Amino acid sequence: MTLPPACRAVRRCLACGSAALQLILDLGWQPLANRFVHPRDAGQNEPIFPLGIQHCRDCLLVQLTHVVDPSLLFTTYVYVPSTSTTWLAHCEELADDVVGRARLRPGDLVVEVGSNDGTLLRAFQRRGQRVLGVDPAANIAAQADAAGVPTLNRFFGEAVAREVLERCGPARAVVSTNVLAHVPDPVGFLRGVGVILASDGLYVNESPSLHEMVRHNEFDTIYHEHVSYFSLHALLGLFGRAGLHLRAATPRPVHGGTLRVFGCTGKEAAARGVRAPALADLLAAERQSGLADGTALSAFSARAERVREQLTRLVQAVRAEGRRVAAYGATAKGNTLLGYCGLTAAQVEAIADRNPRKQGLLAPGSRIPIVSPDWLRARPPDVLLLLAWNLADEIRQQLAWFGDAGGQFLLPVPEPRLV
Ligand code: JHZ
Repeated sequence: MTLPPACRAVRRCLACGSAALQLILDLGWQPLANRFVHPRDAGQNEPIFPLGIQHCRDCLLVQLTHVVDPSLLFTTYVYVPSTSTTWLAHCEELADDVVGRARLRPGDLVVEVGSNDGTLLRAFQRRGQRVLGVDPAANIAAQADAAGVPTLNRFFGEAVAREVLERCGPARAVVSTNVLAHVPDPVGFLRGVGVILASDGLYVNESPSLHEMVRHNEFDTIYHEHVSYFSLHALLGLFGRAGLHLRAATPRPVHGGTLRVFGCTGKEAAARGVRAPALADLLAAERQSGLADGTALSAFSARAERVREQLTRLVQAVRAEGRRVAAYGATAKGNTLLGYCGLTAAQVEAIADRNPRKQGLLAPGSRIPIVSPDWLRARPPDVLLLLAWNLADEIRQQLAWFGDAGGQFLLPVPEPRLV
């Protein structure tokens, strides 16, 4: 198959330029995970792109084998984090952590890159900080702006960073969650952070943790939006290349395992307690698990295949007994899982999701209809595949009635199991 024009093969490491790239996992050709299909377009083929990850043997960055033009992925966006109380609580904790570590005072400027609907910046506003968001999704940036979170509708990079600096002055804190992993030029992104950060300012970044992804078979975290998969080893090198010092790191439980790291540009911030002992411990844990020498990655592909076999067998067995299957959470990762496992509307009747932007559409690839959670009450299935397995506690609590009525949840990773 020929590559669509909006896609290019990655032949040199996106962080260090090395050609020593080794394939880890090939998930086949897949549609874009957040490109839900309108029913009127159901008859048309959607664009598909190769999906796989590879490992740089020089700087250890795990990255996609093919990257898709970001304007295709992020200019209009359907994902908003504010649908989850787990995420809202996480934002409160993150804001407290940043305020404490950066010693933020009321009126200090906090810039968030990839600010989405402004959920995190609102937590800083409640603490008295001035805020500015930067986000490329026109639909969501406008919504955040209208709701009182000033938002610049742009793709972030060094040029936009200079614009922010001119408009607002240096930031005492720059925050990005689930964004650095999404950009094809992570060094340029981090240089931009360095441009707007005050000399005593703090940069806080969160990205899905490669360590946890590998440990828990979370291969569905791989989709075209996620260009990089970070270990602390790779992040240290990346920060250094962009002129930032990575001083501390702390694992967080959200999104199936997240790595929060803290960086700064100069000695002033380093001297103010940005350092933490956790760096050495986390690096040792990565070495021990085989992430640093790559041995942990070689088994990952076989483990993903095993999950695929077990999950499809389980769904087939349930269907063979005449029981009905639906899913919960029209997640981006869910679309990787369904696509890789070849599950369609023939096996999974519908996907329930709270986000009204997704309801009424069809999941990319599988074409399973997205419905409101009310559908579950009206037509309760026997088994509910949890595509938002990262929010299992919250969702299972909400859907306690489903379990009480004899329904079973199917968790796909680390091993498919009915609970
Ligand atoms: P959730 C997104 O991935 C996309 P996704 C993105 N690229 C990224 O990096 C990761 O996040 C981190 C729904 N829901 O958070 C809402 C309910 O319906 O796992 C969402 O559609 N009812 C930015 O898409 C989905 O589930 C509920 O009660 O994999 C959750 O999506 C709750 C709690 C959620 O992210």
